Amino acid sequence: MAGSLVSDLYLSSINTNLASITSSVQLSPKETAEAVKTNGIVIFPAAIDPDTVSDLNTEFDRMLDPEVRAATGFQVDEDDGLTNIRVIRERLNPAACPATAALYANPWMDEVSAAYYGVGAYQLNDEIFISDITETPGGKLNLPFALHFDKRQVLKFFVYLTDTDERNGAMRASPGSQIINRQRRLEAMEHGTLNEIPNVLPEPDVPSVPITGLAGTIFVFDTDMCHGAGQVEAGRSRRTMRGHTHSRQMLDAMAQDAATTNNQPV
Ligand SMILES: O=C(O)CCC(=O)C(=O)O
Ligand SMILES: [Fe+2]
Repeated sequence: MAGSLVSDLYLSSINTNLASITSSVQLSPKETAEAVKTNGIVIFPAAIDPDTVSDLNTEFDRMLDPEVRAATGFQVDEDDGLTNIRVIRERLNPAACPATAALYANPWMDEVSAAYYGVGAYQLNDEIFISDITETPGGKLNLPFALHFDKRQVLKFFVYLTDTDERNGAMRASPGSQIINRQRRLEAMEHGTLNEIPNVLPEPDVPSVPITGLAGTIFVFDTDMCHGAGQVEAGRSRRTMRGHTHSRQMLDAMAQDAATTNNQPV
C-alpha cells in the first residue's frame, strides 16, 4: 500500500496519547473490555506486587533453563537474542510454577475475556509465551519487531517482568488501529489462508507510542491493533510473559487452516 493511502487510513484513527490508554485504578472487567474495544489496549502500571514479580522472575529463570526446557517439551523459538517458550497452560505444572499458573488462571482475566468475547466463547490463556530479548544490534526489522497486527487475532495479557522503556524493548502500539486492521484481516480471511494475510505496516507513516512501564506492569491488548517489539540496546534485556486468549471462532479458523495447509501458527 502506498504511504499516503496508509496515512489516510490510519492517521485519523490512531490515538498516541498515553494517558488515555493508562488506567490508574483497577477497572472492572467490563470497563477493561470496553477500553480495549475502543483503544485496542489498556495499561495497568505496576499492577502486580513486587513479591509476585520476584516469584515470576524466579519461575522465568527456571523455565529458561535448558534442562527444564528439554524436560517440559514446550516449543522454543530462538533467534539471535530472542528466546520464546510457548507454554501450553493445561500442561503447565502448577507445583513447579505456582505464580505463573495462578497469574494466568486469574478470575479477573477470565471476566475480562468473557466481557470481550462473550461467556463461553473463548479459551482463557490457552498459551503463555515466556519471552526474553537481549541486545538487538543494528535494529531488527523482522517480526515481532516490525509494526504489525497478528494474523490470528488474540486478546493478550502482557506482563513486564523487568522495568521496560525504549532502551530495552518497550512494545510499540498504535491505539485505535484495531478497527481498520480487523476489517483488513476479516476481508483477507475470506479470500485466503491465515498465513497469506499482509500484516506489516510501514513506519513512520503509521504512528505508534512506546508502552513503557515498571516491572509488574500489565497491559491487555487486542492483537488486531498495530504493535511491535522495541529494540534492545547493548547490555540490556527485556523479560515478558503473555497469556494468549483466543476466541473459539479463531481457534476453529486456525484448526481449519492447519488442516488445509502446512503452515505453523506464528
Ligand atoms: O514482544 C513484543 O513486544 C510484541 C510481541 C507481539 O508481536 C505479540 O505479542 O503479538
Ligand atoms: Fe504480534
